[in-house]
Amino acid sequence: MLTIYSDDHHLHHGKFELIDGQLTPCFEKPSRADMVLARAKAVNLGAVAAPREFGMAPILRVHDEGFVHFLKGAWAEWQAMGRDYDMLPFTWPNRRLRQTIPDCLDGRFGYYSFDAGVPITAGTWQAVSSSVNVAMTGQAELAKGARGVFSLCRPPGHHAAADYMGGYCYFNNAAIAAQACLDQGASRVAILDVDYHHGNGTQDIFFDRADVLFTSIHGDPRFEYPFFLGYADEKGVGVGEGFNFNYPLAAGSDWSAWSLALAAACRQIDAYGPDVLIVSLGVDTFKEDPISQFKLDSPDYLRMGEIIGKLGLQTLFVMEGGYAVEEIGINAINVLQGFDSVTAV
Ligand code: SP5
Ligand code: ZN
Repeated sequence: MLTIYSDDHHLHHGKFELIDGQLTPCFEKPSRADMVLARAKAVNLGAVAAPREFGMAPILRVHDEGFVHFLKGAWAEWQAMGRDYDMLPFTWPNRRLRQTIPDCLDGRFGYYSFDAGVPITAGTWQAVSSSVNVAMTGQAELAKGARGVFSLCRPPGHHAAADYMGGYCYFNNAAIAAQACLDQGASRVAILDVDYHHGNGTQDIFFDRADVLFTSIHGDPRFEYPFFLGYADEKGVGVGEGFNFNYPLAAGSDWSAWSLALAAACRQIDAYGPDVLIVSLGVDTFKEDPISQFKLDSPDYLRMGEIIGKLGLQTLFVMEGGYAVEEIGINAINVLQGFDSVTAV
Protein backbone atom coordinates (compact mmCIF):
# COMPACT_ATOMS: atom_id res chain seq x y z
CA MET A 1 0.00 0.00 0.00
CA LEU A 2 1.19 3.48 -0.87
CA THR A 3 1.84 5.80 2.09
CA ILE A 4 1.59 9.58 1.76
CA TYR A 5 3.78 11.40 4.27
CA SER A 6 5.32 14.83 4.85
CA ASP A 7 8.00 15.81 7.38
CA ASP A 8 6.14 19.10 7.87
CA HIS A 9 4.30 17.60 10.84
CA HIS A 10 7.48 18.22 12.88
CA LEU A 11 6.68 21.92 12.69
CA HIS A 12 3.76 21.35 15.07
CA HIS A 13 4.86 20.37 18.55
CA GLY A 14 2.72 21.77 21.36
CA LYS A 15 4.20 21.86 24.83
CA PHE A 16 1.37 21.20 27.28
CA GLU A 17 -2.20 19.98 27.63
CA LEU A 18 -4.47 19.64 30.66
CA ILE A 19 -4.67 16.02 31.83
CA ASP A 20 -6.28 15.16 35.16
CA GLY A 21 -5.94 18.76 36.31
CA GLN A 22 -2.26 19.04 35.47
CA LEU A 23 -0.40 20.69 32.63
CA THR A 24 1.21 17.64 31.02
CA PRO A 25 3.51 17.34 27.98
CA CYS A 26 1.32 16.93 24.88
CA PHE A 27 0.49 13.33 24.03
CA GLU A 28 -0.02 14.34 20.41
CA LYS A 29 3.67 14.68 19.47
CA PRO A 30 5.88 14.31 16.38
CA SER A 31 7.37 10.93 17.37
CA ARG A 32 3.92 9.39 16.78
CA ALA A 33 4.05 9.89 13.04
CA ASP A 34 7.78 9.10 12.96
CA MET A 35 7.10 5.70 14.52
CA VAL A 36 4.31 4.91 12.06
CA LEU A 37 6.51 5.86 9.11
CA ALA A 38 9.41 3.79 10.48
CA ARG A 39 7.17 0.73 10.78
CA ALA A 40 5.78 1.19 7.26
CA LYS A 41 9.36 1.18 5.97
CA ALA A 42 10.49 -1.70 8.19
CA VAL A 43 7.79 -4.05 6.89
CA ASN A 44 8.02 -2.81 3.28
CA LEU A 45 4.38 -1.77 3.30
CA GLY A 46 4.95 -0.05 -0.04
CA ALA A 47 6.24 3.18 -1.54
CA VAL A 48 6.23 6.41 0.46
CA ALA A 49 5.33 9.55 -1.49
CA ALA A 50 5.31 13.24 -0.57
CA PRO A 51 2.03 15.15 -0.78
CA ARG A 52 1.11 17.55 -3.57
CA GLU A 53 -0.09 21.07 -2.82
CA PHE A 54 -3.85 21.52 -3.04
CA GLY A 55 -4.17 25.04 -1.70
CA MET A 56 -7.15 26.38 0.20
CA ALA A 57 -10.00 25.29 -2.08
CA PRO A 58 -10.59 21.77 -0.68
CA ILE A 59 -10.32 23.09 2.90
CA LEU A 60 -12.93 25.77 2.22
CA ARG A 61 -15.34 23.13 0.89
CA VAL A 62 -15.59 21.87 4.49
CA HIS A 63 -14.40 24.63 6.82
CA ASP A 64 -15.78 28.08 7.58
CA GLU A 65 -13.83 30.94 5.97
CA GLY A 66 -13.54 32.92 9.21
CA PHE A 67 -12.22 29.83 11.00
CA VAL A 68 -9.59 29.20 8.32
CA HIS A 69 -8.57 32.85 8.34
CA PHE A 70 -8.23 32.81 12.13
CA LEU A 71 -6.02 29.73 12.09
CA LYS A 72 -3.84 31.12 9.32
CA GLY A 73 -3.13 34.44 11.02
CA ALA A 74 -3.25 33.48 14.69
CA TRP A 75 0.46 32.96 15.31
CA ALA A 76 1.49 36.24 13.67
CA GLU A 77 -1.08 38.12 15.76
CA TRP A 78 0.13 36.37 18.90
CA GLN A 79 3.73 37.28 18.15
CA ALA A 80 2.76 40.88 17.44
CA MET A 81 1.40 40.95 21.01
CA GLY A 82 4.93 40.09 22.19
CA ARG A 83 4.12 36.48 23.04
CA ASP A 84 6.33 33.60 21.92
CA TYR A 85 5.03 30.67 24.00
CA ASP A 86 2.25 28.32 22.81
CA MET A 87 -1.13 29.89 22.20
CA LEU A 88 -4.03 28.14 23.99
CA PRO A 89 -7.75 28.94 24.27
CA PHE A 90 -9.36 29.30 27.67
CA THR A 91 -12.87 30.82 27.33
CA TRP A 92 -15.73 29.30 25.32
CA PRO A 93 -19.22 30.52 24.32
CA ASN A 94 -21.16 28.27 26.67
CA ARG A 95 -24.95 28.22 27.24
CA ARG A 96 -26.50 31.72 27.48
CA LEU A 97 -23.24 33.37 26.43
CA ARG A 98 -23.23 35.34 23.20
CA GLN A 99 -22.44 33.46 20.02
CA THR A 100 -20.64 36.43 18.51
CA ILE A 101 -17.08 36.71 17.27
CA PRO A 102 -15.00 38.95 19.54
CA ASP A 103 -12.36 41.31 18.16
CA CYS A 104 -9.50 40.17 20.36
CA LEU A 105 -7.34 37.16 19.58
CA ASP A 106 -8.06 35.23 22.81
CA GLY A 107 -11.80 35.71 22.30
CA ARG A 108 -11.65 34.52 18.72
CA PHE A 109 -9.62 31.46 19.73
CA GLY A 110 -12.35 30.53 22.21
CA TYR A 111 -15.01 31.08 19.57
CA TYR A 112 -13.24 28.79 17.08
CA SER A 113 -12.44 25.93 19.51
CA PHE A 114 -14.22 23.67 21.97
CA ASP A 115 -11.37 22.63 24.26
CA ALA A 116 -7.79 23.53 25.19
CA GLY A 117 -6.21 20.60 23.37
CA VAL A 118 -5.19 22.71 20.40
CA PRO A 119 -1.97 24.65 20.98
CA ILE A 120 -1.07 26.97 18.13
CA THR A 121 2.69 27.29 17.62
CA ALA A 122 4.93 28.91 15.01
CA GLY A 123 4.68 25.89 12.72
CA THR A 124 1.08 24.86 13.32
CA TRP A 125 -0.39 26.45 10.19
CA GLN A 126 2.15 24.80 7.90
CA ALA A 127 1.75 21.44 9.64
CA VAL A 128 -2.04 21.41 9.51
CA SER A 129 -2.08 22.61 5.88
CA SER A 130 0.39 19.89 5.00
CA SER A 131 -1.69 17.30 6.84
CA VAL A 132 -4.62 18.23 4.57
CA ASN A 133 -2.36 17.86 1.53
CA VAL A 134 -1.39 14.38 2.77
CA ALA A 135 -5.09 13.42 2.92
CA MET A 136 -5.86 15.03 -0.44
CA THR A 137 -2.92 13.33 -2.17
CA GLY A 138 -4.16 10.00 -0.85
CA GLN A 139 -7.63 10.81 -2.15
CA ALA A 140 -6.17 11.64 -5.57
CA GLU A 141 -4.37 8.29 -5.69
CA LEU A 142 -7.63 6.56 -4.83
CA ALA A 143 -9.37 8.47 -7.62
CA LYS A 144 -6.70 7.12 -9.98
CA GLY A 145 -7.77 3.62 -9.05
CA ALA A 146 -5.73 2.48 -6.06
CA ARG A 147 -7.43 -0.16 -3.91
CA GLY A 148 -6.03 1.23 -0.68
CA VAL A 149 -3.93 4.28 0.26
CA PHE A 150 -2.54 5.38 3.62
CA SER A 151 -2.49 9.11 4.36
CA LEU A 152 -0.16 9.41 7.34
CA CYS A 153 -1.73 12.63 8.56
CA ARG A 154 -0.46 14.56 11.55
CA PRO A 155 -1.99 16.58 13.20
CA PRO A 156 -5.14 14.44 13.23
CA GLY A 157 -8.54 15.82 12.22
CA HIS A 158 -11.71 14.05 13.36
CA HIS A 159 -12.52 16.32 16.33
CA ALA A 160 -12.45 19.44 14.09
CA ALA A 161 -15.82 20.64 12.76
CA ALA A 162 -16.51 23.26 10.10
CA ASP A 163 -15.85 26.18 12.44
CA TYR A 164 -14.11 24.84 15.51
CA MET A 165 -10.96 22.94 16.44
CA GLY A 166 -10.32 20.74 19.47
CA GLY A 167 -8.89 17.44 20.67
CA TYR A 168 -5.50 17.89 18.90
CA CYS A 169 -7.41 18.49 15.61
CA TYR A 170 -7.42 21.65 13.46
CA PHE A 171 -8.57 20.74 9.95
CA ASN A 172 -10.72 17.65 9.42
CA ASN A 173 -8.49 15.73 7.01
CA ALA A 174 -10.94 12.83 6.51
CA ALA A 175 -13.93 15.11 5.91
CA ILE A 176 -11.96 17.19 3.40
CA ALA A 177 -10.96 14.03 1.52
CA ALA A 178 -14.57 12.78 1.59
CA GLN A 179 -15.86 16.06 0.18
CA ALA A 180 -13.20 15.91 -2.55
CA CYS A 181 -14.43 12.44 -3.56
CA LEU A 182 -17.96 13.83 -3.92
CA ASP A 183 -16.76 16.91 -5.80
CA GLN A 184 -15.00 14.63 -8.27
CA GLY A 185 -18.09 12.60 -9.02
CA ALA A 186 -18.63 10.06 -6.25
CA SER A 187 -22.27 9.75 -5.19
CA ARG A 188 -21.75 8.28 -1.75
CA VAL A 189 -18.83 8.14 0.65
CA ALA A 190 -18.73 6.14 3.88
CA ILE A 191 -16.51 7.17 6.78
CA LEU A 192 -15.62 4.54 9.37
CA ASP A 193 -14.07 6.11 12.47
CA VAL A 194 -12.20 3.53 14.56
CA ASP A 195 -10.37 6.03 16.78
CA TYR A 196 -11.01 5.50 20.51
CA HIS A 197 -12.68 8.92 20.71
CA HIS A 198 -15.92 9.83 18.97
CA GLY A 199 -15.33 11.73 15.73
CA ASN A 200 -17.55 14.63 16.74
CA GLY A 201 -16.20 16.97 14.07
CA THR A 202 -16.78 14.57 11.20
CA GLN A 203 -20.25 13.69 12.49
CA ASP A 204 -21.16 17.36 12.78
CA ILE A 205 -19.95 18.19 9.26
CA PHE A 206 -22.08 15.49 7.63
CA PHE A 207 -24.97 15.15 10.11
CA ASP A 208 -27.59 16.69 7.80
CA ARG A 209 -26.39 14.96 4.65
CA ALA A 210 -27.16 11.65 2.96
CA ASP A 211 -24.14 11.65 0.63
CA VAL A 212 -21.76 10.76 3.48
CA LEU A 213 -22.48 7.95 5.89
CA PHE A 214 -20.62 8.38 9.16
CA THR A 215 -20.12 5.53 11.62
CA SER A 216 -17.94 5.60 14.72
CA ILE A 217 -16.91 3.07 17.39
CA HIS A 218 -15.66 4.78 20.54
CA GLY A 219 -15.58 5.15 24.30
CA ASP A 220 -19.07 5.95 25.55
CA PRO A 221 -19.33 9.75 25.92
CA ARG A 222 -21.05 9.20 29.27
CA PHE A 223 -17.53 8.52 30.59
CA GLU A 224 -15.16 9.52 27.82
CA TYR A 225 -14.02 12.59 25.92
CA PRO A 226 -15.52 14.39 23.98
CA PHE A 227 -18.46 13.86 26.42
CA PHE A 228 -20.95 16.03 24.52
CA LEU A 229 -21.46 14.02 21.32
CA GLY A 230 -21.24 10.40 20.20
CA TYR A 231 -24.38 8.85 21.73
CA ALA A 232 -26.19 6.01 19.99
CA ASP A 233 -29.35 8.08 19.44
CA GLU A 234 -27.55 10.52 17.12
CA LYS A 235 -28.85 9.25 13.79
CA GLY A 236 -28.60 12.31 11.52
CA VAL A 237 -31.13 15.06 10.75
CA GLY A 238 -33.25 15.99 7.74
CA VAL A 239 -32.15 14.15 4.63
CA GLY A 240 -29.19 12.96 6.71
CA GLU A 241 -31.42 10.96 9.04
CA GLY A 242 -30.39 7.32 8.99
CA PHE A 243 -26.86 8.08 7.75
CA ASN A 244 -25.10 8.43 11.11
CA PHE A 245 -24.32 5.50 13.40
CA ASN A 246 -22.56 5.61 16.74
CA TYR A 247 -21.28 2.62 18.69
CA PRO A 248 -20.40 3.88 22.18
CA LEU A 249 -18.71 1.09 24.14
CA ALA A 250 -17.94 0.59 27.84
CA ALA A 251 -14.55 1.21 29.37
CA GLY A 252 -12.47 -1.96 29.25
CA SER A 253 -13.94 -3.15 25.95
CA ASP A 254 -11.70 -5.70 24.25
CA TRP A 255 -11.67 -7.18 20.75
CA SER A 256 -14.71 -9.38 21.43
CA ALA A 257 -16.94 -6.38 22.18
CA TRP A 258 -15.19 -4.04 19.75
CA SER A 259 -15.37 -6.44 16.81
CA LEU A 260 -19.14 -6.89 17.27
CA ALA A 261 -19.55 -3.15 16.78
CA LEU A 262 -17.23 -3.29 13.76
CA ALA A 263 -19.33 -6.07 12.23
CA ALA A 264 -22.50 -3.99 12.69
CA ALA A 265 -20.82 -0.89 11.24
CA CYS A 266 -19.59 -2.92 8.26
CA ARG A 267 -23.11 -4.22 7.58
CA GLN A 268 -24.35 -0.63 7.46
CA ILE A 269 -21.52 0.47 5.19
CA ASP A 270 -22.19 -2.48 2.90
CA ALA A 271 -25.93 -1.71 2.75
CA TYR A 272 -25.16 1.94 1.95
CA GLY A 273 -23.12 0.88 -1.08
CA PRO A 274 -20.58 3.72 -1.09
CA ASP A 275 -18.22 4.45 -3.99
CA VAL A 276 -15.37 4.96 -1.53
CA LEU A 277 -14.57 4.19 2.12
CA ILE A 278 -12.53 6.53 4.30
CA VAL A 279 -11.22 5.10 7.55
CA SER A 280 -10.37 7.52 10.35
CA LEU A 281 -7.58 5.34 11.67
CA GLY A 282 -6.90 5.95 15.33
CA VAL A 283 -5.12 3.22 17.27
CA ASP A 284 -5.75 4.69 20.72
CA THR A 285 -8.00 1.65 21.30
CA PHE A 286 -4.76 -0.17 22.25
CA LYS A 287 -4.62 -1.69 25.74
CA GLU A 288 -1.52 0.33 26.68
CA ASP A 289 -2.75 3.68 25.39
CA PRO A 290 -1.97 6.26 28.09
CA ILE A 291 -5.22 8.26 27.77
CA SER A 292 -7.70 5.56 26.71
CA GLN A 293 -9.61 2.67 28.23
CA PHE A 294 -10.11 -0.02 25.59
CA LYS A 295 -8.17 -3.26 25.52
CA LEU A 296 -7.28 -4.08 21.92
CA ASP A 297 -4.01 -5.94 21.43
CA SER A 298 -1.59 -5.63 18.52
CA PRO A 299 -2.78 -8.74 16.59
CA ASP A 300 -6.36 -7.42 16.76
CA TYR A 301 -5.36 -4.64 14.37
CA LEU A 302 -4.49 -7.22 11.70
CA ARG A 303 -8.00 -8.63 12.02
CA MET A 304 -9.47 -5.14 11.92
CA GLY A 305 -7.74 -4.51 8.59
CA GLU A 306 -8.91 -7.85 7.17
CA ILE A 307 -12.53 -7.15 8.09
CA ILE A 308 -12.34 -3.67 6.54
CA GLY A 309 -10.67 -5.16 3.46
CA LYS A 310 -13.46 -7.68 3.04
CA LEU A 311 -15.88 -4.83 2.35
CA GLY A 312 -14.21 -4.81 -1.07
CA LEU A 313 -14.19 -1.02 -1.27
CA GLN A 314 -11.55 1.41 -2.42
CA THR A 315 -10.30 2.66 0.92
CA LEU A 316 -8.39 5.70 2.11
CA PHE A 317 -6.88 5.32 5.59
CA VAL A 318 -6.40 8.67 7.32
CA MET A 319 -4.28 8.67 10.49
CA GLU A 320 -6.00 10.01 13.61
CA GLY A 321 -5.05 9.23 17.25
CA GLY A 322 -2.89 6.71 19.11
CA TYR A 323 -0.61 7.71 21.99
CA ALA A 324 1.24 4.53 22.97
CA VAL A 325 4.18 5.69 20.90
CA GLU A 326 6.24 2.51 21.23
CA GLU A 327 3.49 0.41 19.62
CA ILE A 328 1.71 2.96 17.42
CA GLY A 329 3.67 1.89 14.36
CA ILE A 330 3.00 -1.82 14.80
CA ASN A 331 -0.69 -1.25 15.49
CA ALA A 332 -1.41 1.20 12.66
CA ILE A 333 0.58 -0.75 10.09
CA ASN A 334 -1.04 -4.01 11.21
CA VAL A 335 -4.39 -2.59 10.07
CA LEU A 336 -2.95 -1.80 6.65
CA GLN A 337 -1.24 -5.19 6.33
CA GLY A 338 -4.47 -6.91 7.32
CA PHE A 339 -6.28 -4.90 4.65
CA ASP A 340 -3.65 -5.72 2.02
CA SER A 341 -3.92 -9.43 2.84
CA VAL A 342 -7.47 -9.43 1.51
CA THR A 343 -7.27 -9.56 -2.26
CA ALA A 344 -10.96 -9.41 -3.24
CA VAL A 345 -12.01 -6.06 -4.78
C1 SP5 B 1 -7.32 12.63 17.81
C2 SP5 B 1 -7.51 12.22 19.24
O1 SP5 B 1 -7.36 11.05 19.56
N1 SP5 B 1 -7.78 13.18 20.12
C3 SP5 B 1 -7.99 12.87 21.50
C4 SP5 B 1 -8.14 14.08 22.35
C5 SP5 B 1 -8.33 13.68 23.78
N2 SP5 B 1 -8.24 14.80 24.66
C6 SP5 B 1 -8.73 14.59 26.00
C7 SP5 B 1 -7.91 13.61 26.74
C8 SP5 B 1 -8.49 13.31 28.09
C9 SP5 B 1 -7.63 12.27 28.70
N3 SP5 B 1 -8.04 11.81 29.98
C10 SP5 B 1 -7.14 10.75 30.34
C11 SP5 B 1 -7.03 10.49 31.78
C12 SP5 B 1 -5.81 9.60 32.01
N4 SP5 B 1 -5.60 9.40 33.41
ZN1 ZN C 1 -8.56 9.49 19.73
